[in-house]
Amino acid sequence: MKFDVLTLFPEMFEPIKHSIIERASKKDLIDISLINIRDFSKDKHKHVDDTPYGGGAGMLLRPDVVYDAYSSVKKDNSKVIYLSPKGKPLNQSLARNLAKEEHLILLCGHYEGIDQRVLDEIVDEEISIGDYVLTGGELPAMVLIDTVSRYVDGVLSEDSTLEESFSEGHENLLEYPSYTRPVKFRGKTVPEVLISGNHKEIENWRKEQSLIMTYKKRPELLNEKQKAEAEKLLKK
Ligand code: 4GM
Repeated sequence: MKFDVLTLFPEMFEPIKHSIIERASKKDLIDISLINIRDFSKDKHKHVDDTPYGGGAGMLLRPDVVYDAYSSVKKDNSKVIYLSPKGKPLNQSLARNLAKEEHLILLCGHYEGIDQRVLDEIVDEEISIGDYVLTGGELPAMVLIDTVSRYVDGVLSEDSTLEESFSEGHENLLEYPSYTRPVKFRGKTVPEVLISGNHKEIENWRKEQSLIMTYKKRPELLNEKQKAEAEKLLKK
């Protein structure tokens, strides 16, 4: 998977060159390039923005500058994503589908905004990472790269891939609680079933815990049948 990030702040992406993303890059599973929009400025002072027609506060990124940055990386198989609070909410299912793309171009705007004509011309999908406003699209772009990369073949360990296939059918459920040594900590012991060695019972307990946990913390993620099942488990 190739990511090309169009941004005025390429240095903000230093942190994602590490951890899981770093391993994936070394294995050539993903490739992230940072394109500085300022390199496509039309004047010697490297200006990229101008005042809005019709007046008002602030500045806007010029369409020609953004378009030239885009043209420098665009291929036949590119999908352009604009990170914005007005976008479609990012979730696990959208991330998994984006991982099927060959080339993602991520356009990062900032408080200034971007001329609407270039957005209409080049953007395929507008995506939001949540209902809050940030100073720029850079953090949302990093969040998207991280979650999409997890679904690129070979990025996750064999183990996590197996875990995922378990969660596949339980995608709207939160993860069950986990425990390690010591068996007793501050008076609290590890649930008996987990030390039982009965794999069928352990699997069943984990499914029930996922359901109960989701019911308590995020009931809106459950359908009616799952809610009834959770209520039944809590009564018994
Ligand atoms: C407004 C328009 C994305 C603000 C375009 C970007 C939050 C998100 C920005 C923009 C952002 C989000 C920059 N803030 N919720 N700020 O995904 O690029």
